[in-house]
Amino acid sequence: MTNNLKSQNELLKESSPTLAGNIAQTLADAGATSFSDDDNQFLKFHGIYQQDDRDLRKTGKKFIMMIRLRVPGGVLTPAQYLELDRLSTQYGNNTLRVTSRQTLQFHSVLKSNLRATVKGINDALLTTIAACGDVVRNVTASPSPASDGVREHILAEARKLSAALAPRTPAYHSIWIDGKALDLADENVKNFVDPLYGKSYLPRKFKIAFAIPPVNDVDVFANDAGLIAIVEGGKLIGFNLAAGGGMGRSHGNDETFPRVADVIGFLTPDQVEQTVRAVVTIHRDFGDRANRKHARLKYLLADRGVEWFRTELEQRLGFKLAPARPFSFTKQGDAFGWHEQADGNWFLGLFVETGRIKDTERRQMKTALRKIVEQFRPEVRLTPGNNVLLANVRAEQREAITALLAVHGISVARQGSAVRCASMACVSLPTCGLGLAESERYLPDLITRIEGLLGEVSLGDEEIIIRMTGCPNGCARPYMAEIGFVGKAPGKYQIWLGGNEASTRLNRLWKDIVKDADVIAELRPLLGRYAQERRAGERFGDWVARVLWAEQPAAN
Ligand code: SRM
Ligand code: SF4
Repeated sequence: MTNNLKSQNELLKESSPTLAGNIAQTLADAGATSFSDDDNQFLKFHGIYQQDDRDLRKTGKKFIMMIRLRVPGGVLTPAQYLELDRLSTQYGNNTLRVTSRQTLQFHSVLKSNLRATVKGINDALLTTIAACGDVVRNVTASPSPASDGVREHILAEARKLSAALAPRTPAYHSIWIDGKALDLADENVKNFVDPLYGKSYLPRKFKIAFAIPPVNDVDVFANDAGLIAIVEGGKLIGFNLAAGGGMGRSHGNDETFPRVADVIGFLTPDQVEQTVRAVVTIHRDFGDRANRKHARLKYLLADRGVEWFRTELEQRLGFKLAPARPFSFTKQGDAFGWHEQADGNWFLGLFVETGRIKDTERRQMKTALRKIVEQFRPEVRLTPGNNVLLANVRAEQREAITALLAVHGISVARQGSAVRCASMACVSLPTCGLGLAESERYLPDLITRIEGLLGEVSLGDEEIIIRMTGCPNGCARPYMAEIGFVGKAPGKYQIWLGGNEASTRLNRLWKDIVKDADVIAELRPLLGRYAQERRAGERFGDWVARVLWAEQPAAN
């Protein structure tokens, strides 16, 4: 590939393999409220996005920073959670956003507070490096402490892999911890090339998840690489490797599409790091560096085929992968309410609507969580469903925690209807620069209307998995939902139908443009028919796949 075929991002990465850019200099310039466009690209590798508050655009541009942590497996100690809570109050917008990849984001941090926030995060023994950028992102792992001892093993694997695949640039430490620019005269800095990523890193982001069947709570098939635990007789014997999943697409560009990962073969636990590293290098070496919209690993698998991929992988590994072992996913989602852990302690699953930990007049989730963590010191587990699990609670503490939540407007027994608790929305407006329509701020009201509709067609408290995004990038994985809403323009959404409970099947486009005022009218006949025609126990997504897709096979 010649230079002029490479995208701008590629040339930029090559020009500064340390990813330092001029970030330190701009940080030191108290008069500057924002970073240059080039530094914006480098900042992403440090876990930071420069944004502007889109609600304020009419009156002028206000630059704000989003900071994303990297927390493999989503597990925080009580001390870490309390520090993040404090930092979000001091420097952010007094909210913490649980993301769909099991970590936390701060929003609305001013440039003048950026270093103090990132330093504070590091002081709490957490990091933001590689939370964004063309590298391996936060490695997710099944968060539920309800399963047996295997989960500890898998959490350790996720952490180990995350550390092994992290970029090695000295710039992060220098800028955020030491508070100074890299010494360009230093030979190590001058000649720095990342041992795994090379000079130009990956062509695009790379995502990894560990799942423990039968629960697909990490949405494993939406990842570039998935590790599906194979457990026999209570022992972890290895993983099936899946590769080539991803959600992102663009409106009006059929060459971009969501894709579920293919199952490639079986690995023993000691083969995981070597194998995933090899998959990452296939992406590094063959991924499209000219067209960022075609640069994810999924397009390599789609274009060259699974056999090509397996052969390339085995060549790099120097051994053949064993055939995949049988496995079965039956459900996704988080366990809400109180559940006993394998060790006799308890965990509490809390539904965090649209992932936003905040205080409102009705519900003070942020204050309640802070008080619980201060008083009872549970481990805080973030889930890929944007929710929170409080783990390692002693049986005798449960009543007081339930009571404390009730005082803050949160009922443990009735956290929301089934349809609400299964819903997800991406961030979108006002912070996301790519949002075409509302998502986080709109879905809760739409769910209220859908709850009304379910009652109207006698479906009562039926669970239907509903996910909404403000644009087609798919951050809440809407293409795996039974009903997916994808923003097309302000107040207008595509409707996608037919995902399944186990999150193993993509849905299909049903309607291309529906105004928000018309969404209920659009869904009414469908849900009415489903109520009439469904087989015993049949879910909405399965009815769609059986009946609607047979009637309209070319809907997509
Ligand atoms: Fe995402 C870009 C938020 C999970 C696919 N995503 C963005 C940006 C950074 C917008 C931007 O580039 O300027 C959003 C920041 C909004 C804000 O103000 O906070 C953003 N993505 C999120 C989060 C916070 C959504 C959420 O509601 O939780 C999730 C953070 C995850 C994390 O902690 O790492 C988030 N994004 C996802 C997922 C879901 C997943 O990984 O399981 C996907 C689909 C899976 C995939 O990657 O294929 C996803 N985000 C994208 C894409 C499309 C990528 C593609 O292949 O085309 C973009 C756009 C891009 O990268 O150019 C994007
Ligand atoms: Fe932004 Fe689109 Fe992702 Fe929503 S799906 S957070 S609008 S990039």
